[in-house]
Amino acid sequence: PTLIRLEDYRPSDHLIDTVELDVRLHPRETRIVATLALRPNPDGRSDAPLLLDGDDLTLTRLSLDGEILDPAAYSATASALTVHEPPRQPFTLTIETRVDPTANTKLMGLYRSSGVYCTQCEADGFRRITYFLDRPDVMSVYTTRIEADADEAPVLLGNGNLTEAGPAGQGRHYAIWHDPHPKPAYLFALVGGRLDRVSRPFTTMEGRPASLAVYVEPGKSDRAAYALDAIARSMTWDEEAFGRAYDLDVFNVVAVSDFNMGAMENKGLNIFNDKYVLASPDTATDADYAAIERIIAHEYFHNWSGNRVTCRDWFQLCLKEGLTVFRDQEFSSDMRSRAVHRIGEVRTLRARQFPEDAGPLAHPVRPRAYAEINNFYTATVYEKGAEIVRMLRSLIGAAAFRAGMDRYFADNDGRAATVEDFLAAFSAETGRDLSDFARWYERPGTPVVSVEGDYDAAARTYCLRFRQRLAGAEDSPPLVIPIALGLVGEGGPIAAACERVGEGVFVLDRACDEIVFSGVDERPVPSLLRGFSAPVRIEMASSDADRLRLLARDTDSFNRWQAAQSVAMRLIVERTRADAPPAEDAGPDARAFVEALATFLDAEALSDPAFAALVLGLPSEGDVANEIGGDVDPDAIHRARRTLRRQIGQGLGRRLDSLHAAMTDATGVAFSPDAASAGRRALRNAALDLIAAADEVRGGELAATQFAEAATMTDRLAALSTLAAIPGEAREAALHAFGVRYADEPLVLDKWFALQAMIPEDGTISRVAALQGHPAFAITNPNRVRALLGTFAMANPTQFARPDGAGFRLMADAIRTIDGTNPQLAARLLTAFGSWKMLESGRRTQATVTLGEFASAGGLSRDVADILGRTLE
Ligand code: B3K
Ligand code: ZN
Repeated sequence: PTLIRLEDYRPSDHLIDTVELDVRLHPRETRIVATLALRPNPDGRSDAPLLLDGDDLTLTRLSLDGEILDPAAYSATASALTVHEPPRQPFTLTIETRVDPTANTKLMGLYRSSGVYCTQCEADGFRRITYFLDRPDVMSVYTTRIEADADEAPVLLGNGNLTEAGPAGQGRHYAIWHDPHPKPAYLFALVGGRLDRVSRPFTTMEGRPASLAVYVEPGKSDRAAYALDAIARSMTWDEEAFGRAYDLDVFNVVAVSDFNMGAMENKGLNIFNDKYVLASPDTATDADYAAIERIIAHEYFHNWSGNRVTCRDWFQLCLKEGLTVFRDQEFSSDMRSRAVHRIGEVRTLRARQFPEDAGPLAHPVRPRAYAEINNFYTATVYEKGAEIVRMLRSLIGAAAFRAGMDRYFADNDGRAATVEDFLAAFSAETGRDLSDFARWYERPGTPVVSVEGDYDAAARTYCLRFRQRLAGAEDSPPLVIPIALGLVGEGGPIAAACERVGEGVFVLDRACDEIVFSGVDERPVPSLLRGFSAPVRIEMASSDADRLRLLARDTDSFNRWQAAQSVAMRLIVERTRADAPPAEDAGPDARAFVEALATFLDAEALSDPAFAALVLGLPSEGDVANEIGGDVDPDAIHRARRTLRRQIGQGLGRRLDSLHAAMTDATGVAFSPDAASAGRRALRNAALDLIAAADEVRGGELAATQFAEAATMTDRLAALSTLAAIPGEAREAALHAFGVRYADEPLVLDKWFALQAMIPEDGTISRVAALQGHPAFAITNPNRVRALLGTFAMANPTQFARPDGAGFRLMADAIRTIDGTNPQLAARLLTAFGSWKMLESGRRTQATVTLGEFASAGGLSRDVADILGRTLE
């Protein structure tokens, strides 16, 4: 494949100051006239031809400074337009193209989703609308005239502010939008369709009035209120936390049902997957509400981190994505419980980014080369990218961080920036050289920090020895790792002195180092990596008793949760390795663990239910596989984890029933999606799940009752999920009832598809195959595909990686079909094979055979070929 490399970056030879677009929307033949004000770039080559990008375009007319261009002066293909000898002074190029939005199944460029015209231009979709310098460092001021049939598309939206609108004759109408802020083409958007609108006013801290609006499919406006409210809260938060105010007269969000990802931050016109907009108590879970709030915030925050300051090239993607994820994480933490939210972030990071970093698709947060940029919107760029920003803040402190952010925005406003520009702002602010820290952007892989502790009772000192290592970087200089830590005694935290620890953080910036605490009167247990202060793995030999002391006594919530996870992980890994048949007696270790959980619940469950629910949650089967790291047998993991769940359920006994009852709202309590109410539901359902793990009959009955009486989607779905784990008539009846009740609610049916795809039983493969033929399933809709097939491949390890290879084959077949219509979606699904090298040899062979057949069939898109090639490397 042709690789694009960071080291080959050079500025564009031409710039485009203004873009005027005239778009006549038509389902099959949309005509676009683009008028580009071009000029040679003083930083580029002066004698260069003008080379514009295209993708699947038909050129119908081309003129330069108003004159039709001589065909000898240019050449045009579907993917490029070259003007051989462009003028050496500013000139105007007028390009007329035609596209077919209905035939656009890639969902990149201009397409139709349930009849609504919409666009997706990041990373390189604008070139599917007109020929252009489709690169983020070419920034222009856009004016867009949109014309459409007034009946088909009564709503016409563009970037920026509406300047004019009116009838255009023959039942058509038009609107003109002007965006005063120069932007790269990837932030362009337009929408045309029949949509309902909810709106509210907002006044920025600068006193600028802005109208906020959410557009949804007709009849669904009652489900848009939460998203609209989240926009206003995001705006206020960005003013308070980062001093960033909104900068246009309107901020529009449009929900569409066919979308390749979560949402898109187009300037003033965010386009959303409707899954992240629409919510009502009967159709959305607490997790859905939280995701809507987070993604609304994320896209809004891009208005500064991404739009006002954009990326010079796509290698700098983390500059906007990692930073914006960090910003949305901070927002959610402020809106909800910080400790609970942090645990959720780390769970995601470990579930998605750690395995990526450990497998064949590993890449640095700032990649150095790519074949297909759309394959680099990864957990590494987003989540690890956010962790780097978080580490930077703990290194320099919150005040210097905020000042550095202000400087970054001020220095780079209206520019296309780099990671170096970002770090330079903090260096300038603090006087610190951050070049060592910058290695985080360059090194793939998860670093391991191994730690040894030594207590000297006579000297009353406690010594901690650290050693960092990173596979593949053995000869390179070390990373700068902020390790938040403290010591915990029998009765709680110990105040001990150590000059190397400032503000509770020790910075490990050498390969090995040691620190000594003095005035330590008892043997302490170290609480390391508090709040998960760096994206590393900690290795330290410690006993369950020490870990359980942290659960009981530490002040850092993250490490309290981590302590319970570590004990559970050890128990599951040990049992997986032994693959022992489930013993009647849990054994002393598991009994001690259950006792610690019981003590914890008795003391704290009622005061912080959300946290208690997390403590009760065991590491997932995927987490255990990653921990084991090689020769993985998913069935053995499943058995070991199930056994431990049963023992915990049995050990906690009636306590769980009391919790389940205590967390049940009295009838008549109004639904609220806030964190406290969601926390009660989370604990209630964690209890239900353990009750069923201990006793299928009793748990099944309780779940059936909850399913029948549930007042919220959270409780109904949790009950159904508990039932789904228990084979039998009750399960099938409940699944059927749910399917009938929500037959007309595609987003709810997605939960139903996903739940069935996750059942860890042999029969699931035929269930999934059958559901592909369900009338509500559509292979062209990304949400349906991700719900059924994505869940099967990513969240059902025993069935996807079946020893007979049937799970792999089912996915390979589906991916080949999807690649024919939507390569980006197909490529994303294929990443499920990214952990195949970790499997035991029988399953590994099956994966090799399936992937080999897949490759030899040929005819693959660039997106899929890129993932496949790297997966097999
Ligand atoms: N910036 C978009 C993602 C675009 C993905 C292109 N394949 C959404 C976001 O991260 O905010
Ligand atoms: Zn983003």
